[in-house]
Amino acid sequence: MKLRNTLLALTSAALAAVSPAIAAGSSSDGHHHHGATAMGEAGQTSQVTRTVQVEMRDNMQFVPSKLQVKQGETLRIVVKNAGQLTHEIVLGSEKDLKAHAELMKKFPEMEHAEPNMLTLAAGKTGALVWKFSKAGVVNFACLQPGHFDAGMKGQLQVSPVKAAAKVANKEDIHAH
Ligand SMILES: [Cu+2]
Repeated sequence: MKLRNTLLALTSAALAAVSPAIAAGSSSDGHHHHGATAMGEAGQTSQVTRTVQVEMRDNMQFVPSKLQVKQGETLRIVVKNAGQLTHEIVLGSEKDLKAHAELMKKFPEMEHAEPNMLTLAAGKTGALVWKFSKAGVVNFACLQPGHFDAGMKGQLQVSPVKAAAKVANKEDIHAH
């Protein structure tokens, strides 16, 4: 009897220990991954390979609104607010940006301080340093209330690099 109770206790203890791990695992798989991995990572100033300029205007446009990037590049994105309104640039997936824009309508005072975003008062210039480690599209938008809906958004198209041979090792196996 005592043994059985101990076993039961052990089993449930083991289950209790394991199930949070399972729950965490499945939720992180089922849930979309948060921005940082899908779109790259905060870059190091010392690794900047190229500087690009983007202007934010009161007609709800980024100029340019489309930029080409090579996978692996670390860009210094110099952003100038050429308007009279406050604007901001936020890098993210379309889905995250949309959700964030909705949130901004509810909390317009929300402060932004993340490496993937920059808020600028009229006439100000600032810079983001971002490493584009994944090929694909990284969206950006202004999330000041109403600006996203007015179309203030753009895209960084990150083209894959040839060294991706490593990634495509299925294709590589028959190469010899
Ligand atoms: Cu704006």
